[in-house]
Amino acid sequence: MSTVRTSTVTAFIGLGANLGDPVAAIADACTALGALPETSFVARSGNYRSAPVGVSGQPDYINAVAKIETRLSPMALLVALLDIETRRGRTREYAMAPRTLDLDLLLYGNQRIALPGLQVPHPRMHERAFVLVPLAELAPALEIPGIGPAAALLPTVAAQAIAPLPPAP
Ligand code: PH2
Ligand code: MG
Ligand code: MG
Repeated sequence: MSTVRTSTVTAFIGLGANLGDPVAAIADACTALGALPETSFVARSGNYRSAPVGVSGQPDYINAVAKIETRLSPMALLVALLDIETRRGRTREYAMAPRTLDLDLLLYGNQRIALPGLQVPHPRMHERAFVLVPLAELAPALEIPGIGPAAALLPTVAAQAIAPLPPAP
């Protein structure tokens, strides 16, 4: 499989952490995204504090979404994301374990992708306030392929606790 495409694709990455220094991990991850080959960093949302979804008894998460432009293939981008996580000390004790850094490939252009280990759009993104709220901040008119406009989904996740973190001084 070729890892580099001839045309540039806009991709959105979900960032999250609830161990260590999540704000620093997310900031450093954005720097690392911009340093990837064939990739430029475009913008990021602010940071949001969110209650853990799908799991309890964990610290709150800090979440954000980043927008990049890349010529990496979806699989090459996924491998690069996993490498950035590992460099931040990410371990995988069990599914949904607390983590120092989680980078999820949410959207890759308007493509729908089903490969072993990679489903795009991310299969649960449309149910998660910690993805939809920062995504709608960054790209309010964005359409999630096969689902609909991100902003239109916000009322459906209104019961999930999430709040913007004040910007660092
Ligand atoms: N990630 C999960 C499970 N639950 N909850 C919040 N608030 N934020 C996350 O990033 C998150 C989660 C699995 O990746
Ligand atoms: Mg995740
Ligand atoms: Mg992940």
